[in-house]
Amino acid sequence: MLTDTISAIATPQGRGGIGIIRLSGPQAAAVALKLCKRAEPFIPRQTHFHHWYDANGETIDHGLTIYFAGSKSYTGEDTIELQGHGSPVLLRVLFERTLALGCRAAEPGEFTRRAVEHGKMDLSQAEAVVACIDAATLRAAKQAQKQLDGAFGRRISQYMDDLTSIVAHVEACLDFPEDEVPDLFYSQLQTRVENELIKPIKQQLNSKLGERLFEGATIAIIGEPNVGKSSLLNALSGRDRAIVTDIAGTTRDTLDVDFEINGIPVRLTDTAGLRTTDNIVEQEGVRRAKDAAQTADLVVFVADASRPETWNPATHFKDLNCQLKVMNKMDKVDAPLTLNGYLPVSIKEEKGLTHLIKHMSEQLGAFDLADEGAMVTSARHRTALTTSLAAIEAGLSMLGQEDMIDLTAMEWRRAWSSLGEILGIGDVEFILDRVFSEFCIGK
Ligand SMILES: Nc1nc2c(ncn2[C@@H]2O[C@H](COP(=O)(O)OP(=O)(O)OP(=O)(O)O)[C@@H](O)[C@H]2O)c(=O)[nH]1
Ligand SMILES: [Mg+2]
Repeated sequence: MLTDTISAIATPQGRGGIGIIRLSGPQAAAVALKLCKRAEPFIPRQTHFHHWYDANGETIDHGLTIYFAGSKSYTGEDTIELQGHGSPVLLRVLFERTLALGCRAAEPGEFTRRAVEHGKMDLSQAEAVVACIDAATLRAAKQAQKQLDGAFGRRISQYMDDLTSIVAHVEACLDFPEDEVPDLFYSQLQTRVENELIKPIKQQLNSKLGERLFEGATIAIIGEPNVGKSSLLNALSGRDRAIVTDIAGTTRDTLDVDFEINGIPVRLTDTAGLRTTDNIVEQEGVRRAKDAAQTADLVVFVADASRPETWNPATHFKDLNCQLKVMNKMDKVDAPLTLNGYLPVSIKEEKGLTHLIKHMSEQLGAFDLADEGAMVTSARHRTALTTSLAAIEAGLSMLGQEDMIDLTAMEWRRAWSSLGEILGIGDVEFILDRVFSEFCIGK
């Protein structure tokens, strides 16, 4: 309930230079005044140095108290920040003291949820708060900040406004007898729906880059023994992580390295060389290699230029989609090779790797020409936009058909509601519950 005053330790668990407790709600300032044993009201947005006292009048800790008044706070209601020492023990006691003085322990994300409920931000901006905190790369964090600035939300509101005005037109038409509808009416409406809604929404849905930036991608390196898979993992990640020897069957287990390609967080997996073997350890390695290949977002198949028997992925897989094929050890061959879609590389001579990374980036969608402000960054937004687009198209297909105009209007209202889910508008309590359950406490 918004009448509760909530309290939480807002800094991460563990010891640190500073620890912050946050209060929000109608009693926030009153609780803080008692905690500080202070008579005069706090001046908004000023730091007040105080001791904070327990029930016996003994100091718990001391530090800065800051008061944010009403609508001029993060949550849109009275908020207090207590900035003390980052001691888990003192923070716990101070937090419990705020509960004793009438606060309730905040649920995960409850501060931001209040911000949404007070109209300080829309739901897509609230999600951007988590995305920003969780971002694994700078590019992802910058993207989250664009969403936090409201660019994505504004785009969605624009679609909703367009739909409202379009539906109003359609409904006005319902009041006319069929033969009095002006000739141009339907064709103009169709053009408008296509240009203002269908085209831009399709464009947004076409790029997977936004989701990639946050969800990351898995890449499996596969191929026969000794072709240079582990060498490739080391070269790409810039770390001497996997054992490299000239003995076929060096790598047995799968081995992961996390790094980023063009701002996309990736998990690169080195695998055992694919071959038939009696050795049960290696057999398990090969099974794991195949498993990794089946589940990866991107499969890089490596071959040895000097050994044509290593060139064909189909030897080991019937229907695996190897998006990239690498011909390694080009330094070992003199005669020109017909490469047939293989990217030529010599890890030994450090040749061809930049080209390979460019192709990997391309496959991961890093160069997608996306309008960054309007990029779809989560599965939730993708589902809502896809549902909305389907309803818009369904409505359009019935436009102009006799007696169907009210069905068109109904589909477009449905499209409007799906867009509303993105912003947290409408009957969306269950959506709010789901979204905010992913937050941390104190945010
Ligand atoms: N000449 C040449 N040798 C290379 C190149 N890349 C890797 N090698 C060598 O090839 C051998 C095998 O390399 P690894 O990276 O261990 O090969 P792998 O595919 O991981 O092998 P397994 O783990 O046994 O499946 C090592 O001796 C590497 O030094 C290259 O570009 N040129
Ligand atoms: Mg290896």
